[in-house]
Order: sequence, then C-alpha cells, then structure tokens
Amino acid sequence: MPHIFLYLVPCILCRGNGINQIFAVLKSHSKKVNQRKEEVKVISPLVVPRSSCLNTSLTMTVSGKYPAKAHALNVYNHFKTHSKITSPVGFFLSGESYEFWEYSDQTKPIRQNRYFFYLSGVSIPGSHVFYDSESDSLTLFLPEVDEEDVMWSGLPLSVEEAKSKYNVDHVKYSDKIEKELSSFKGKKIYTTSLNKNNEKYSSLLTADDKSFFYALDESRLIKDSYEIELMRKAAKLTDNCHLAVMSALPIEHNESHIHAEFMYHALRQGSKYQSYDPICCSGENCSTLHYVKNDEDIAPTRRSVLIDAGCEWECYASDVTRCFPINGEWTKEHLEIYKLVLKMQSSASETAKPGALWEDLHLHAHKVLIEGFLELGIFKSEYTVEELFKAKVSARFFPHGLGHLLGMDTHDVGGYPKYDDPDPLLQYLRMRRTLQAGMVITNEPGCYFNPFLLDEVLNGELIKYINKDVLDKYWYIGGVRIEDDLLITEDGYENLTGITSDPEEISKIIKKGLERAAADGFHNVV
Ligand SMILES: [Mn+2]
Repeated sequence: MPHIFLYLVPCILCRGNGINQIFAVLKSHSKKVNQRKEEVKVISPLVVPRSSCLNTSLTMTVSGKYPAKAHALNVYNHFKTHSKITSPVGFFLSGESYEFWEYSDQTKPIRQNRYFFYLSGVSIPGSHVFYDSESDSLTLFLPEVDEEDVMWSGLPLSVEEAKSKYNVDHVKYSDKIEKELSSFKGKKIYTTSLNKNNEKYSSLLTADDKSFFYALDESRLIKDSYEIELMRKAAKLTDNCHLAVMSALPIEHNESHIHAEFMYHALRQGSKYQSYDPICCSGENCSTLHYVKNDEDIAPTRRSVLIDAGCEWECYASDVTRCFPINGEWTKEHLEIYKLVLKMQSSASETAKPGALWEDLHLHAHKVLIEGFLELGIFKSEYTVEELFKAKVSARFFPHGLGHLLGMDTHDVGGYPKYDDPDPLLQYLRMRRTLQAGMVITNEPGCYFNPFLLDEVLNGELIKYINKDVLDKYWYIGGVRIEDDLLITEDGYENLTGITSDPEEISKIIKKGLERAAADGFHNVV
C-alpha cells in the first residue's frame, strides 16, 4: 500500500514547525515554476496525476541513457517497410496516469505503458512523447506542475533535469502538446489506441493502425544491448530471490511464507515491482498453472513446492520457475518427474538458435515427455512414441507452451500466438515463429497431474494409453515446471538465469538451510 504511506506520512509531518518548512520549500519552488511558465495552472490535487517518478529510489546500474531515440528510429524503419508510407509521419504516445479508486482519494497501482516506455524510457506518470520522423527528433512532454501536489509528492523533475536524464531532443510541459501536434500539418500522427491519456488529442491522431502496432512489436522483439543489460539485472535479482527461498525452509511453513521470502529479497535489492504475481504452491496445488492463492499450509504430506516468480528491473522482466522438496529429500516419483522435465528443457535449449522454429522445439519436448512416460510405465508400452504423439495424449500432462517471449511484458509482444488453433498440442504456445538473435524467450516445460485436466483422459477414449495404477502414484506431486530465460545469440543462446536447477544441488541448498534453526539467523519476527 505505498500510496497510503505517501498520503499519511506528510500529514504526520505537518504538525508544528514541519509545515512551515514545507511551505517554504513550496514557495521557493513556486518561484522556479513561475520562471519556467508564464502561468501556473492550479488544479485540485484530487484530479491531477502526481508527478513523482516510479522507481525513483532505484540506483541505475546500467550505464548511459535508455536508448529511446534508437528505438523510435527502429520503429519508424519497420513502419516504413510494412506500411509502404515513405512521407514523414509522427508517433505520439501517452504514458499511464494516476487514477483514483472510486469513492476514495487513494490511487490505483500504476504500471507504465510499455509502448510509451519503449519510445521514452520515462516512468513519470502523466507524460507523453512525440517522434517526428522528418527531423528524427523526440520530444518528451512532462505533466504540468501542480503546486499543491508538491507538498504531498515532492518536487517533480525539472525540464533541465529531464533533458539530461533521458535520451530525448526536447522536453516541454504537456500544455504545449496541442500546439505542437497541430503544427505538424498535413502529416499523419500515429498513436496506439485512444484511451483516457490521449483522447484529448484524438482529432489530431490516427489510432489503431496495424502497421504502427506491427512496427512497435517487431522493434521490441529484438533486444538491444541496453535492454539486455536491464534483463540481466532482473534475472540476477531473481536468482538471488530463488536462492533465498530455497535456503529458508525453517521459516517457510505456508505458501505465503515462500511468497514473503521472495518479495522480501526482491524489495531489498530494489525491485519494487514483480513481473507478474508470484505463483507459490505446494503438493497438488502445483498442478494449477497460474496458482496465485499462495495461502495454504505446507503440511509434511505436501512434499513438493513450485515457485514461479520474477523480479522486474526498470520495466524489464524476468520469469523463473523452480521446484524442490520441502525437506530437501526428493521422493522417488517427484525426482522422476523432475528429471524428465529437466530433460525436456535441455532438449529444447540444445537446439535453440537463430532459424530454429519454436513449434518444432515445443513438439520435440512433447516427444521427450512421451518417451519418459513410457519408461516410467505411465503410458502403456504397447504403443509407440509416434502413436502416442498422434493421439495428443501428452497435451493433458503438458498443457501450456514450451515458452514465450520475454521483455517489458512477461508474455512479450511479437509472438503471434494462435489461441484458436484446433491442435491441443499447439493451442497455448505463445510464440509461433522462428528464433532470431536478440530475442529473449523462456524455456519452461512442465508436467502436471491435474484431476480436472485429466478427467477427459481418464473417462474417455484416451484411457487406453494409460496405466492407471502407475499414474495414481504421481498425483501428490501436483506438477513440476522448470523455467529459465534464454537470450538467443548468433550461434545459440545464453542462459540469463543462474539459479541452479540441478536436483542434487537444490537438495544441498535446502538441507544447508534446514541445518539453521528457525530462530537462528533468519530475519522473521512473526
Ligand atoms: Mn513463463
């Protein structure tokens, strides 16, 4: 609840002399503002987006500025090729702005618009950016300064500060937008879709253009070295969080404790936002792919744990899943399935390189699963791998895709999934194209024993392929998924994920953690 903090703390500080100091700062700031602007428009703080920056407390560890101008030019080049329009055009994108909960003065959590961030590198809510292809110039529009809000949210970034911080040619306040866009006469100005942040300028904009979306997505598909550094950073923080979770079993008796341990270490490392809601499950709950309830006790009978969680760094994601036994001792069945999923994963990474079709890697992972199930006796040995593959019976044990593109979004743009594909083996594959150097993709095979998903198998024609007695030994595991983030390189891939997935090493980490008593050396106070 960060916004409660922002609103309440100043109220407490406003007692006594504190209020005079705040107004002194406000007064001096007001002078500066008036120098910059002829007229300062004072609007009620309840309708004005606060101008504090997201991630302000984070230290940039990636040197240089976010390459917004290179991104804009890249988008323009893709746009020209796709639309065949060679005359000058403009791109206008609006960032997210604060919005209040209904009947409340608390703001909704905010997540920067990814397309806007891609062309600006700016997290400040209420900002806009304009690219003019003719002059190859990028203009950032900051939200107008609201004096009253300074008391609550602090001083906003000045024009000069923004100019030196961001890779843009000009910085202006948003009251200049209309004039700026109107002067772009006779040329089309493209935006994504009309929404609350840009509808004010709708008469000047061309929205929902397919070529513009295509250009943005194709550009975001291939990460430049700056973006890769941000993703390396996100991946490193995530490694540390997963290691912390595996090391702290003495204080993890509930799924929420696993969640808490991950978040504690993410926040301590400066990652305030997660790429997605962490999935922390145990036992049969591991069979629910996007389980986010994260609140059940981890009883001794629930020996398997699955955590799928990733830190975000400067709007860039990581996405990692690890599984382990709660006491460090793998059960026979858990280890069998774990090793099988590991084999599916390595079979995919071995062939991951530019030119490889992602569908092929995904379908090959299914074949590895089928071979494994034949060896374990879950599938009847009178059937061949090909027969079982054609019957598509593995889709109920591995229902999701092998992996998806990763970038600013966890399921990043450019994958062109076909959710209406009638083939159950491919329906949920979120990447339907060949790999290219510069893509970042998750490699995340899984194997699940989900009663709901398998109901059709157990009570239909597909039961003929299954040894029910053998299958029954595996339900308690719930499921296993192993997920790493791969950067596709010119000659293969680089694994951005460093946390071990070796079952013996994981076992050692857990046992070492368990040797420490709950009250000895852990930070928990409740
Ligand atoms: Mn994923």
